[in-house]
Amino acid sequence: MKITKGHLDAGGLRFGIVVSKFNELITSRLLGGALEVLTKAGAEDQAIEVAEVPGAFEIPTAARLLLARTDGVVGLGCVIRGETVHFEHVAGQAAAGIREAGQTTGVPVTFGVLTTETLEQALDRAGGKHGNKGWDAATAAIEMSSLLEQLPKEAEP
Ligand code: INI
Repeated sequence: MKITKGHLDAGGLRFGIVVSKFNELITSRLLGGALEVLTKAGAEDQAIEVAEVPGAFEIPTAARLLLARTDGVVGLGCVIRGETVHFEHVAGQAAAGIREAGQTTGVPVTFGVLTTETLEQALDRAGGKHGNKGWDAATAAIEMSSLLEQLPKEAEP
């Protein structure tokens, strides 16, 4: 049996972070968490590129461009339920677009977009009592980049 695993070593790898400005109180904390994890895992400062987008809906578009010159991209945003279904569209399109960008390019894009009912729930997950989704998304990006480096580039039939 052959088991291939990703390692939490970001040395020599390049990362992009796409962070949305909507709900910036939260997303700035997610960004801080993601940068902390990448730096602690050995990513060089010049190997990290951050792009700011207006809202979570725009994350996939910028992620696609950063993918072309990095080994992994972290998408960070915060969608808080309002009174209309706008929330569903923004959250759904962000998730679908991030998944598609990663799957079609073969470069990992991770999902660090909080989708919560309230600001309090978001604060709890942006460095509060439930951790920081920015840490989790950056950790997943390092692990996936490392894993994909080791796997064959062509899918076997
Ligand atoms: N964008 C978010 O990132 N979070 C939200 O909660 C949100 N809400 O609730 O509207 C939101 N809307 C903006 C959206 O992402 C786009 O930027 C906008 O629709 C322009 O395309």
